[in-house]
Amino acid sequence: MRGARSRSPNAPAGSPECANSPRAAPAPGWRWRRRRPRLGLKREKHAMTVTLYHCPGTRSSGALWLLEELGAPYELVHVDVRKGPAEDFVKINPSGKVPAIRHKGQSLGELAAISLYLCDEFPDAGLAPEFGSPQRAAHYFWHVFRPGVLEPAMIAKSQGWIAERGMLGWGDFENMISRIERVLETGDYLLGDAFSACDILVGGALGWVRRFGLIEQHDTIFSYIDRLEDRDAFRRVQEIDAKMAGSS
Ligand SMILES: N[C@@H](CCC(=O)N[C@@H](CS)C(=O)NCC(=O)O)C(=O)O
Repeated sequence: MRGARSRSPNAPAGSPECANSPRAAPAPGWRWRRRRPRLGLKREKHAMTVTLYHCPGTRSSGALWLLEELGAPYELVHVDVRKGPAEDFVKINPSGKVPAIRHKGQSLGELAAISLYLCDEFPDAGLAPEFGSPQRAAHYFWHVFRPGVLEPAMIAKSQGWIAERGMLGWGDFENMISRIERVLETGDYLLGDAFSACDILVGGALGWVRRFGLIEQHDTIFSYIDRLEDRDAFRRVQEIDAKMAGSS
């Protein structure tokens, strides 16, 4: 999540803005279509088009990064979560949060769920190990790790929450980082030598951890983040986000 420069004035220093912004249901803005369906195949292709409800510099940038890596046909609907309520978006995602997608007539929220779903819908991109392959277990693990362990550990650290470790399902920040580090010591990516959707989820959040100054210089983790942020698809997301943020 890349919200460091656009933090809400109420957000405590060093904490992710998305997680701290006052509860504000968003208002949809302009629609931005990319990769229009080709004439002739319009109906079929259009059914495959993923609509992403997106706010630049938030968790939905992770979903956009995934769509870019998948090469999936998509359109963006700008939802400014920093502005007032919008009933029509709450119909798409009752939590009022981005990301959310619509695809094949269904709505889906939660970044990790969106990632699992899109990897299965666009298997040819090879961003997930095949169903039944040994690496599939790790694919599920890291998808649950991001919202269930990494995010709460990150927020707890940024907010200075104090609680008994055994009571906290996510353990603690240091243990969370060392789990990732141990895996990266054996390969460039979480699933080994090949980049996958797990890296978008976990690596994307680690980029956030670094930007918010929650971690000191850490060679293994930092070179992993650098490797991910050097990807063409990641750079395209920066450009799209900058453009979208500038036009709202
Ligand atoms: N658990 C959700 C969290 C989504 C989330 O908190 N999104 C923030 C932006 S980063 C948001 O939409 N905040 C607006 C609000 O809560 O009103 C996910 O992983 O998708």
